[in-house]
Amino acid sequence: MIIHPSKFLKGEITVPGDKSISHRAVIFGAIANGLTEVDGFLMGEDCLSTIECFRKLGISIEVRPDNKVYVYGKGLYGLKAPDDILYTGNSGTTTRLLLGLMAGQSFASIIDGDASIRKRPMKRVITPLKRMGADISGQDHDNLAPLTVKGQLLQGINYKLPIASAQVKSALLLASLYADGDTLLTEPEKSRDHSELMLNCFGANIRVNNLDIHSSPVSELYPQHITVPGDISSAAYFIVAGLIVPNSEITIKNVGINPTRTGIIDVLTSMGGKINVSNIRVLNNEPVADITVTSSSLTGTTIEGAIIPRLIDEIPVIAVAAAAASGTTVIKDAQELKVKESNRIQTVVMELSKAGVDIQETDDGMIIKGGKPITGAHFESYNDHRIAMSTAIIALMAGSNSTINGIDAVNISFPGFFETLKSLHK
Ligand code: SPQ
Repeated sequence: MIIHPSKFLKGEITVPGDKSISHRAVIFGAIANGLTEVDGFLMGEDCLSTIECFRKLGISIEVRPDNKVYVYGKGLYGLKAPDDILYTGNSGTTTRLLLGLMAGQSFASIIDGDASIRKRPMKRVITPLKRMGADISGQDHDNLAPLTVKGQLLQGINYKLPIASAQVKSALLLASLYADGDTLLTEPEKSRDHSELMLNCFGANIRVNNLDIHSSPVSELYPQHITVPGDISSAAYFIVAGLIVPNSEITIKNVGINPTRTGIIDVLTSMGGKINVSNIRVLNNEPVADITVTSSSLTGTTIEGAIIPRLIDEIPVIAVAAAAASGTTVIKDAQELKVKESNRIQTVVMELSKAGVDIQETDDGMIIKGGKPITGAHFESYNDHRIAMSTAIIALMAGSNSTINGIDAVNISFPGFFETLKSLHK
């Protein structure tokens, strides 16, 4: 893929459905009693992996044109033993949430994914699940896929999560639906709360008090009509592009602005970005809005602490904004980036360095001295969708053309990314 530098970007776009919400709509729909209708589903490879896994668990799922999905849920106890491995592809969310759900079933299953999934740590989910009574075994002392889950009777737990992770929290909430007794989870910092919000729409009994999440088992979940908003993590590329490419104005319609996901808006606004959020409404407990960005002079900042889980997936493209800003940006407390689809501290530093950015890797993040001229380069995606899209955005600012190797990775979360970019590119 060749990316040409851009003189300005202008237009109105939408981005595909939220990945986290799309996964959850299928998973919760499968264990509700009856038909869950999902509009605006993300037809990205990760969410399609979730659909395939639930088909193997005996759930009939229709995928219709116009991003509509029908999930014929069979109730909390209606899943059937799969004849085949539950293959989760590149999706950490599918893998970890399935571990939680499979732990309390009356059958055994095997969960496996691609080469990247086989490297990602699962102990963070398996350790507390074992405390609930789960029987899970796998490579590297029960840490890595392929993993065998032998369904067991589970007990509720009180558990303080050592890291702020929505995937760990959601896996434990799924297990809590099958447990004898209540479960109390405490997060160190707030991570995305789509599971809590959506499970309550389905009739679960989850109460949230700051960092405490209390789940009491219920006898049944009820099917829902879920409308998935656009993914702010996908909008992020165009938010940054509209701010850093001169003379630009981009409106992204219908984007989810759940406060656990909007760290990128807070950080870029504090860097001087002109971002206008309008037309706010609520769909299935989730706030949604239109976002307009106009070219801005950005200044460097420090990003650390409680905001990190609110922008963790956006750090690669925030690093691009920092490269275009004047002054120094320091990103700390982001060691979780090392265990994503790639080691995103290393891959961001390697790729932005190729474009002439003054960027240095640290133990828990990176330091970027912005404002240096950006040069065209031959970028590599490392099969990581967020790295592929971040390099495409920095390439817009370069003095000459760039190439990106491994662009198919964008299909994990944003099919049509390059077409959307082209529609704005003048
Ligand atoms: O699903 P996967 O592969 O883990 O996807 C990523 C991403 O960049 O799209 C992370 F690599 O998003 C995670 C996110 O980082 C999706 C997610 C969720 O839907 O619950 C939660 C976050 O992960 P974690 O480890 O902090 O729980």
